[in-house]
Amino acid sequence: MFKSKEEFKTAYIERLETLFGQSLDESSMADKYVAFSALIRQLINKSWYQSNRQYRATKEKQVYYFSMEFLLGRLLASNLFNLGLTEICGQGLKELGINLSELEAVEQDAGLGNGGLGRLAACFLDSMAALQLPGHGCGIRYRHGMFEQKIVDGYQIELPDNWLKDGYIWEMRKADRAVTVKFGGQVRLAEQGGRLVAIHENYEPVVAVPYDVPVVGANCNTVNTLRLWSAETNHFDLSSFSKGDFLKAVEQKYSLEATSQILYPDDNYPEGKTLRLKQQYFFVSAGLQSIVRRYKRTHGATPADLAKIHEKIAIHINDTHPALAIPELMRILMDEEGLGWDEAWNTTSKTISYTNHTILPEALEKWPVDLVQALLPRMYMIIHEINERFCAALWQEYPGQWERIREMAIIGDCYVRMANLAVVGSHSVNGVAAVHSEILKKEVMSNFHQYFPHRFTNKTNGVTHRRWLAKANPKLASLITETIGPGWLAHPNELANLRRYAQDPAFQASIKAVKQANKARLAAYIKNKMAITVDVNSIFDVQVKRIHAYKRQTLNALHILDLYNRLKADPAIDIEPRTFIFGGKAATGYYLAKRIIKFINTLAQVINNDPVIGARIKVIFLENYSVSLAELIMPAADVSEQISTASREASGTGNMKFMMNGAVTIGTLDGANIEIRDEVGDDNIVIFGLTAAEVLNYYKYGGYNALEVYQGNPRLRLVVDQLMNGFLPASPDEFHSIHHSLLRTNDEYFVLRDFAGYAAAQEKVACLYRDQSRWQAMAVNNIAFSGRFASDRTVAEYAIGIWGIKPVVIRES
Ligand code: 26V
Repeated sequence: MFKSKEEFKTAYIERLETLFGQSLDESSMADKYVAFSALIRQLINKSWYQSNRQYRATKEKQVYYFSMEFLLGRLLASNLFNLGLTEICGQGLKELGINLSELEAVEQDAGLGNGGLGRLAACFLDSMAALQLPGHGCGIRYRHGMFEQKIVDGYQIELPDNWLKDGYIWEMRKADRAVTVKFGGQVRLAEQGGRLVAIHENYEPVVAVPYDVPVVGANCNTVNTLRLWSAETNHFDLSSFSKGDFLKAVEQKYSLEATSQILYPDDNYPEGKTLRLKQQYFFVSAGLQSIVRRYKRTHGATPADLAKIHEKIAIHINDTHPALAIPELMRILMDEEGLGWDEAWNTTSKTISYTNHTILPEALEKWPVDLVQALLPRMYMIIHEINERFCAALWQEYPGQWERIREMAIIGDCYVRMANLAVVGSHSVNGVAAVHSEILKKEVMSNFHQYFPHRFTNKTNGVTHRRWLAKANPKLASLITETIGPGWLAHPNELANLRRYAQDPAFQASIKAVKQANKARLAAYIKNKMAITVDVNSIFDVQVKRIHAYKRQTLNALHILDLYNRLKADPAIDIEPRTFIFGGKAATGYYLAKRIIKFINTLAQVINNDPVIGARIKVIFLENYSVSLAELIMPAADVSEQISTASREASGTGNMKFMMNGAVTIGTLDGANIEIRDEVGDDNIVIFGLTAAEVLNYYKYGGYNALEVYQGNPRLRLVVDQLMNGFLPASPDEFHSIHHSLLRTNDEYFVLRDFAGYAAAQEKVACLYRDQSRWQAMAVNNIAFSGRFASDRTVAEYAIGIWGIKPVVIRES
């Protein structure tokens, strides 16, 4: 490790010269980035090697976090921070005439995820390493991650994400650890040596090659591993090739490698594509094969050793996407290691634990039986047997209760229900915020909760405060450290010591100055990208997240239209100037979400160009919302929009990032908003709208009449009418689908019902903001109470309550 910036500078120059055979002056920014990152990776490699060695030697239990998505963003800054090198390297580079931030910007975001679920996985990796826990990630190395979004004429355009085009400095290809995953074909059972064995024939083999990414622990020597699997083959169909049919040979290679080519860009919006099921089995099978192989080397390879695998290995499945881990571990233990069903089942269910991330009915995964049978014949046989045994047990417990058993069955209506499989095959099921976990127990999974009452718990989400506060908002981080000392970095609960300063005018002034600087930074970005000038003294009111009907960007937009109408009707009214900022991607096939984007952009066009409005309100839709853009946005927000229909947002994690950066939440009592309210108290948050209980009651018993609400509120009626009456400069039926969702299908997400409450809450926000001393105190309190939402706390709860793992302190050598 570099002790001084001089030492660093010498090493860096040498690296640049030896890597590229050129001097600093001759080097491009990209070369400077590569040389610098290579130097840092070399430092990491030492501890990585030590971590792996000591994990093997101590034989402590390891956890593997299986996830279809890891939304890592950029790693350079985060690695530097965790190594404690930000200062030394930043200063050293500066003396060499290089700006560290510019260097960091060369790195492409690793956008291997859609949104909350994938970013949570990335935060968990960071926290596991920081807590010195032996915890690793297992996922897919998508050749193309989340698409790049362009906004053209107000519409979303999707461009492929080519994040690997210049190579990826943080990965290490491990060709010698490749495994084979088998698809299709037939499985027959035969007797061999008095045992029934499964023989898989005529299958299509896909080679899975691991690429390992180091996960650096903050201020410790721990370096864990994120193992991402890539489908590769060097196999050309030689018979086609030799017959001169080159195209066919290449086609086959391409089709085999297709498995890891793209990330499905649907968040809470399922598309039941075969390729997605193939991806799921691909990484689950590859991951488990490599885990079992390592287990056998470390802990013994007899069937008796394997029957105890749960004592040394925990496997966590991030939503149901990796739920095939259950039948696949059964397969490996039975077909390859010779365990009997009961032994294999005992150890499998003790190894696996499951987190549910959504209760949206349409996002609960199910796969057609025909598809599973054809693509994964052995998986289907095992799932079928799990189902038979489970239903038999249910029959014992609930004789004659056909309806209940039908609902709980893993296979039903010609589908494999992945959530049922996940609950039955694991020892722990958790939701991601208190209200969400309660809804799972009382509503969505109530039958399962009755049958397995001890299996269900809550683990409220968190985010890594190192990336989302210390790194994203260095000015705020310095101010906090000057005020309460550096202890909060290791113990985020110490942020509570800021409470004392909430009313302190000098501290309030400093907090405000930091916010203004961050707003200026974002305003400069907006100016540069969009050529729009925003007023840094206006309220920055921000809603950034995936575009989805339940997240209700429409509610926000309709309220902006209402504000505009009121200003037009009486230009003299005294409103608090606001900049409404949106960002987020729509799933490619989600028509309504795409119209919502167009609606926001059309509003922006009308409002931003209206001289009567001037600088008082502006609407900005930032294109290509991503982890890196979020790091720029969160620190600049005054107001955090968390306005989902109560009960629909399992937790939310953006809400936590905003809070940590001193934004005040306007939100519904949904997901983790409720726990944020519980922490900060009603004086430091603005709450409105239906409660989860009220919403669930409407869903169950009916009684909501959207038309009535619309007719009873003239302001609301006007804005809804404006969607259709030619007021907006767009083709006549451009916003028909939004209008239809509100009035023709009875407003499934209660936008109209919550409109008046939302408008009143927004007035309250404006009023609070006018009292700057009051507002700054709220900002301080939000930061001070955010410690609970650090993912270090969440991960510690998983480690103790679910995985049964403890820290392993890695010595330097
Ligand atoms: C689901 C599906 C369904 C099948 C096809 C494609 C696909 C892709 C992604 C997903 C994930 C949906 C679940 C999800 O992202 N939930 C979010 O998880 C966050 C972390 O726990 C939580 O904060 C959000 O409230 C929740 O919506």
